[in-house]
Amino acid sequence: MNTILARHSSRGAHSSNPSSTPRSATTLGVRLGLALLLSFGALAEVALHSPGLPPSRMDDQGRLVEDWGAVGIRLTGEGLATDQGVTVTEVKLDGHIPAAQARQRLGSIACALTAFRAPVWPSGLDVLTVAVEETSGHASACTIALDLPANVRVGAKTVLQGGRPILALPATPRVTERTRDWGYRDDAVSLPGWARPEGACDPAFRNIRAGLGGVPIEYRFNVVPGAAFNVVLGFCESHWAQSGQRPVVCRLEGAAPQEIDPIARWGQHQPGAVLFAAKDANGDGCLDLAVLPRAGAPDLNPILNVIWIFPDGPPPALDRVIAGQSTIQALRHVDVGGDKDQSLHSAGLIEYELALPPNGRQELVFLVACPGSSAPRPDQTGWTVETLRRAASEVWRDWR
Ligand SMILES: [Ca+2]
Ligand SMILES: [Ca+2]
Repeated sequence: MNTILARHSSRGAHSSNPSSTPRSATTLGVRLGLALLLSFGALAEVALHSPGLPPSRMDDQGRLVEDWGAVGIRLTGEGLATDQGVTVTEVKLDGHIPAAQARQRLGSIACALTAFRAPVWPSGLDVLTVAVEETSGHASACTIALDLPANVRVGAKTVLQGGRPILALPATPRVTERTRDWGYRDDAVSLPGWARPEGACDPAFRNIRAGLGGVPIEYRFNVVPGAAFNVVLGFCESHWAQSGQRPVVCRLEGAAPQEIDPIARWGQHQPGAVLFAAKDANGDGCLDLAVLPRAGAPDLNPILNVIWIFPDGPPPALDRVIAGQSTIQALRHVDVGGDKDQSLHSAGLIEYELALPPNGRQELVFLVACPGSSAPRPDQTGWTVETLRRAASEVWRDWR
């Protein structure tokens, strides 16, 4: 153990067992040391907080524990030792920001995880920095894998849990995962029961996905390369009552883009449908579709309610499609935002490969959702690591 405030914990191989303490002239010293270690053992978990905000913590394995679960890292590298004992300590950044630090060493590579709470309105954000350093004077490489709950999915720039972004990714990671036959592959969120369609219609109109923050809604379907289809998109706008508020642009592979304003076409709470002659135009065996906000629209959050994919040939009658009477002829029927909707990717391993020159250092910074907050998309937030740290520094300086 490095210090009495730290606790070295290699999983399963924990500190001294009192019954094995040698009884000798040094017993008192050993016992005192042991007592100090035991009494400070609780500090192996370090709380992360900011005045007025509920805390989260770093546990004795160096994992950041939040209201949604925990995030940790696994450090590996070819030819590197496997000792992953972690030392967790409480540190002060800039002299007064309370922070947690977990240090581990893998052969010649030293790794430090440092976390502090940034006082971002309204609920804060935890800032987790992973720094790796080559210490032997020889070029090396290592892999940092994220340890996350099984029920998350990887979006374009964030990791989401049930529609809540919990982690903003600093760079594009390597994601090893299973790809399904079809699914969404975006940073949009599912909003079950959001729409209130009037009249008899396919119940799939009620659940939607929404591209909050103006992100596109994107789906991919595996198809026979080059195949053509009649694709029908279903919409029902239940927020706006006037046209012009939330027009969207639909891009289906192989078809001309179409702008749709559901209120102008069908009215509030009225289920509607639009037909596209779509095709796997680039022959890659995938049919891609996206619903985007129309540039300059008052409401830039696109929505989508239903997708039907019908065979090529005579197009289906849209009134029957809306009523749910043609679904049996569909090759695929997606209740967008419903129970059976799915991500194209199943949860996978998120990894970063870092090359380290002799005595070189690399850093990855993750913005982590803390109790009550969501992680911002890195390209949609004005916050940087520097400004977050400055904000924390100011709060704690004034607090003191
Ligand atoms: Ca394609
Ligand atoms: Ca739906």
